[in-house]
Amino acid sequence: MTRSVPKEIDSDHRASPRPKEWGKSIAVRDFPGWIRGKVQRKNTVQEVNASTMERIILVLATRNAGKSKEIREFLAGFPVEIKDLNDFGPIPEVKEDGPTFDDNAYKKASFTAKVLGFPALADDSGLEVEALGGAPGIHSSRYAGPVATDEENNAKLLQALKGVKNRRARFACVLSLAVPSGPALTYEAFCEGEILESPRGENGFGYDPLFYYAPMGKTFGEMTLTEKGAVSHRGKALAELKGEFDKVLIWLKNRLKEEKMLRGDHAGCH
Ligand code: ITT
Repeated sequence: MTRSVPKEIDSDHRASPRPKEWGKSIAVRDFPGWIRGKVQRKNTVQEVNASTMERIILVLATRNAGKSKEIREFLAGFPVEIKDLNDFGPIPEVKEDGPTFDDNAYKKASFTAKVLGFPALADDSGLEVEALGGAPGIHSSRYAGPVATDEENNAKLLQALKGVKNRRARFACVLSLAVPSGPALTYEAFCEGEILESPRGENGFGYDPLFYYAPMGKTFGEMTLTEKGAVSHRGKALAELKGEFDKVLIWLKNRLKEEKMLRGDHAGCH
């Protein structure tokens, strides 16, 4: 099942309690014209066209090279200048201690945007295995320990599922796109599959070689970047974001303009 959840939340980095605009964001989320309404109030058509022509710097708030590659591939050709954390000096790591993918994605995006002064796109994702009660879930990257490699995580997963008949699993992905002052848009998607008893394929990263996607008769590890992007959790969430990218750009421009007016500088645009 895929669920796209555009919503706007405030700049509070705490995972709990929810930022106070959260309730409002649900209402915004349920309203199909959630951005169009703002655009009509704030921009003429000419202003919108002019603003979407300018290029925005977007920082990918991830240290995972596999994710970064997939996101870059998806956003290629869009009028944003993609940067990643390697383009900047060292910044502190965000503690991913939220209880949900959503919380952690927002923490990464809003922290990065705040520290660097540019809009930031973060992905929090993971594998949920039915027979393991949803584990490894939000702990997917550290399943076999704080500095575990993909191979160690895969080995631990196979061990945990030894002799288990129910191999059903799903990948989850939450994307959070935040501006430095805190508001963010969120997209969420899933991809269902099953866990094999041994790895197949050399492509991808993380649990890809163990994740079998029956409709294509392949593991994610056997798919090309394009094949995986068409069906994966991340691909679906990114497709939702891309599908309304013109509106997202306007949202970003408006937020950055407000910040610029507040601060009297030019961060985020060039
Ligand atoms: P950043 O926080 O820096 O983005 P990370 O790898 O720590 O990198 P997460 O906390 O979101 O990111 O953990 C995601 C983990 O879930 C990832 O390390 C993989 O183990 C797994 N995962 C997520 N998406 C995956 C995919 O498309 N294919 C395989 N494994 C995936």
